Amino acid sequence: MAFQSLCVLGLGYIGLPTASTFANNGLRVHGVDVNERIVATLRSGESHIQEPGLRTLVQAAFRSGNLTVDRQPTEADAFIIAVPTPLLPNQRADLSYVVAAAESIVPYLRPGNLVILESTCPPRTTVDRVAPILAQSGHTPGSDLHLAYSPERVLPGNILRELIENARVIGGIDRASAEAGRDLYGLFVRGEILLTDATTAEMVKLMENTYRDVNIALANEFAGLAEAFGVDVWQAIEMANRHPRVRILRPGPGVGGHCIGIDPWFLVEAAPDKTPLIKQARLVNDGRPEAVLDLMRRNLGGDLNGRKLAALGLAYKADVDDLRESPAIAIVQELVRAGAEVTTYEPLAPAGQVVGARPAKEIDQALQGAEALVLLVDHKPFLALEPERVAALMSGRRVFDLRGALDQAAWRRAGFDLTVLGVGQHDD
Ligand code: SAJ
Repeated sequence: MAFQSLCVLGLGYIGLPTASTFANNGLRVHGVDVNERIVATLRSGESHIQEPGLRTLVQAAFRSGNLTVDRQPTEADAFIIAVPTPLLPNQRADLSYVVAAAESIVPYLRPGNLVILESTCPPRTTVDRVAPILAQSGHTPGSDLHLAYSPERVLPGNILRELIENARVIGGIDRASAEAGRDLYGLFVRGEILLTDATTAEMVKLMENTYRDVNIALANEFAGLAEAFGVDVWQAIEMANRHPRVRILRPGPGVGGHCIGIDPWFLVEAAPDKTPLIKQARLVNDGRPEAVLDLMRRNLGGDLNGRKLAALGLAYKADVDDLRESPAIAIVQELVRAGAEVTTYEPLAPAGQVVGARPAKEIDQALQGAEALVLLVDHKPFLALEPERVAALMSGRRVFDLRGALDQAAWRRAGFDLTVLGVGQHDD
């Protein structure tokens, strides 16, 4: 199938790079976002999302004349739905954006169109929820409309490369839909294109992130065991990973971001009686901020009240500016609640703030007079900190490394009392 035009619904982390990449590959792309501010920002030549290379890519797409953005859809050969599916407070998927996006294109659908859902969804959403909405157009998915589910799998921080190079799974509600999807993504995807049915493709996406969540939970449990047994979990993991069939992930202060900590719940919601392990892993990872508070309390004489702390990093992981669902923020909130005087420093999102904590503009300002440094995120510049210089700024000599990222020997040489997550104290 040949495509000349594409309408992309949702211009966020996935929709914007996808729309721009298609435009730069010769398709006429109309990007839609319901948020007026996002549309205005893009039209002014800026990007509302910080991602390496994205601004240049978007600008090139506009310059090519192939990209337009608006709040309303238009007719097109293909439609991609890439809107958020957040988690509701009851741990169920909020499909309202998907439903609204599908409804918004109904008046524009023509026979032979292809509709692709990219948003992460519980199993059977494409078939049970989206197909009936599209059928309101008078055309029938699987007959005169093509409909497929194709999950995004790109890693924030590396989106532009992974969009092109990753294998792409395309699940059609029938074979012709999957093949139409292959013809569309084949315009720029260099990775393997794997065709399947829609529900399998939905499962693939959820399984990938759940696999990671469960394995991070396991690493976190190992960290707790190591702390109890006087073992350094980082050394133990490194040695275990020399086994040809073992690859233990990294323990840490929790699982953040808008994917891994959310998607497993979509499986629990779909089949609570079939998902005890998945649910338990979620609870283990959600309990990490609390475990960190315990660790800190134990090492600070039991009381956090009035302690002057420099909290480095607020992002959900290293070298990204994304603060969504960040365990670092949850930990700072808990520290504030416990009465600590916390100064935060997040170089990649300077506007990021936690109520009750003082945001610093410069790292020195955060460290000045602090009795303890709390490394929440292993951003590259933090790893290059010189312990002697830090010692000169701080009033105390205590460091909590919650990422196992600092050079323990170097910090100890500079006189610091170092507490590393997952490292138990030896009595022998
Ligand atoms: N984390 C650990 N230990 C680890 C790895 C990660 O504690 O060993 C934590 C991170 O610090 C972070 C969270 O987990 O808080 C998630 O980080 P991540 O880098 O594992 O994943 P995301 O959320 O940035 O992106 C994931 C990716 N999925 C997989 O790797 C299976 C990405 O490919 C998906 O496209 C993305 O979710 C998504 O949008 O679903």
